[in-house]
Amino acid sequence: MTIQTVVVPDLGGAETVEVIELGLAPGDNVEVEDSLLVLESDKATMDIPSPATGVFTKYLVEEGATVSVGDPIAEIEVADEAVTEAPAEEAPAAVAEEAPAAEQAAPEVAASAPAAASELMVQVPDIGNDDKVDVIEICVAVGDEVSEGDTLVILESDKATMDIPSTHSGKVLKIVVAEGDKLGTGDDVALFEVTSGEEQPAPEASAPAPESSAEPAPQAVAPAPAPVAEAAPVAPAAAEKPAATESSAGADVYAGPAVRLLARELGVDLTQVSGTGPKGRIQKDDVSNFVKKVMKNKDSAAAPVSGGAGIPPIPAVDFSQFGEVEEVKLSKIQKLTAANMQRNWLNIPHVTQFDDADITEQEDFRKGLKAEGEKRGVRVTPVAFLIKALAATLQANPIFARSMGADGQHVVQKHYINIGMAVDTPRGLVVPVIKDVDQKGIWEISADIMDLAAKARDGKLTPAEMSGGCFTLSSLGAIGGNGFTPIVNAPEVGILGVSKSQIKPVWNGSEFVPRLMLPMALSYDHRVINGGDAGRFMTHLVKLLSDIRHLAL
Ligand code: CAO
Repeated sequence: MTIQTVVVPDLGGAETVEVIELGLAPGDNVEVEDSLLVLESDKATMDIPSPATGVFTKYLVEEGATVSVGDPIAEIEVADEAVTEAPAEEAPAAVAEEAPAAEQAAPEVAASAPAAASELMVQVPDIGNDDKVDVIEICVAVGDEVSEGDTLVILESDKATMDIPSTHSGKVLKIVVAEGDKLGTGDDVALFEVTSGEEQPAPEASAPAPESSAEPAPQAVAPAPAPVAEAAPVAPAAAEKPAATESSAGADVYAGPAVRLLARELGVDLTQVSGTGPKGRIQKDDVSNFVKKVMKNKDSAAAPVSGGAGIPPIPAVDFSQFGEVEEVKLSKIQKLTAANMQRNWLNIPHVTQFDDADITEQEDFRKGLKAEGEKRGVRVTPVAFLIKALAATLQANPIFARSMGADGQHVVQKHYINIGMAVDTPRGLVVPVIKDVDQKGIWEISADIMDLAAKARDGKLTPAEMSGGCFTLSSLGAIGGNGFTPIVNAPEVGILGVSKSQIKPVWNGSEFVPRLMLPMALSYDHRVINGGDAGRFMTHLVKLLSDIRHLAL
């Protein structure tokens, strides 16, 4: 038998690559071309194939290591004739070397462990039941320097997961279990070269412990492990495994640089992607499949419907189990609205302030305009007065015509008064913008409302007609309701929600009188607007609407 050292092959231009996957355990049989490990450059991942059939002995690198062409990365034990059959020239991914005689004569552990007296086998401690449980994760690799207490492997029963800690500091010489194996109390886990003298076992018990040896290996029974995570009886195992993987990887996401690069290019949040690689590692295919799934679901924002930023996703429910259902496709506008609303809701700290305006006189005045409106072909509704009053209120409170700078270090003050108007259409919500409202009178504003609302309902608005707003009005007055809290239309910082006016009894100082009251709700971005600013804005607006003579001032 010969030990062959496998080295990093020609990398096709890359100077260094990262070791991203070590999938074999010592003792694993390998065929020619079986993948020994996976390397990854910033452009590609590459499996390093075995140059011959044999037994995998050990890795010479750790996951995460950076290697370059010619670096030794693994050893396999092969029959002498196999070496002859697979010369280095024909197998550029590996270089065959004759192992020193000592290595040929003895198992790898013995040959590489001159300090035989310091070796010991760590075994599974009493795990509290007689059943064998699954090894769900190997947390160390051959060659690792491990400190006492470090987790070697994680076991999982149907009730709990448990860490098996190392009882000694030292170097891992051999791991005798693999993921998926079943282990019980007293089973061997890993052979160690102990570095702390006082922990060394007696010399006669320290001989290497090849599996066939009749002589028992020294035992180092770890203290009883404490369950670290009670698994919910109904929780699927798949839901727990990524968590274990993340903790062992010490990172939020287990993915190599090429996968991260691809995700960045596609704008994919890797925390949303489930990895199908070993130990839940995210592979390029997982990213591609995630994008395909998002596209298939026609989620235009390429973001999940829920979840992200640590927010638990809303579970998918099969509603058909409760009764008849049908799937209704969302229009493009509805999908955009959904994405924008979620974005604005999550990004903006909202506060909503409420007040009522007495529009009794305003309504009398508006109704008096009806005849002339018919002559002009213009219908004047309360919305025109609201937009006019909002323009004057914005001029008096310009902080509401600001936007937060993208860097969070400045705000942008707009010196124009453009007001967006939410329009309810069969295809969804759209917001055309009435420009330069401060320079327009009620007739012109009313004509703009009619024109833009008609275009919105016919789907004929241009992008220019829907951009450039400083502030938005959302009027549900014609529909009904006492009040609602609108969502700020970012990057604007304020939005007024108006509900249905109603006659209410109002105390005038000596008696209750019937007045037409308009309920309003002002939502604002509390990063830019303070409560005092909002109070002044609302008070000003109420004053203008309650006595429209102020609009002429
Ligand atoms: N209280 C009571 N009645 C009101 C009112 C109010 N606050 N506002 C309007 N009205 C009445 C008007 O007086 C008019 O009735 P008359 O013809 O008898 O005078 C009628 O409602 C007009 O309704 P309208 O919808 O045709 O016109 P509008 O100018 O009031 O509104 C528009 C225009 C585009 C704002 C509106 O049609 C619309 O689409 N609103 C929905 C906005 C929306 O969906 N917001 C929610 C966004 S977040 O999901």
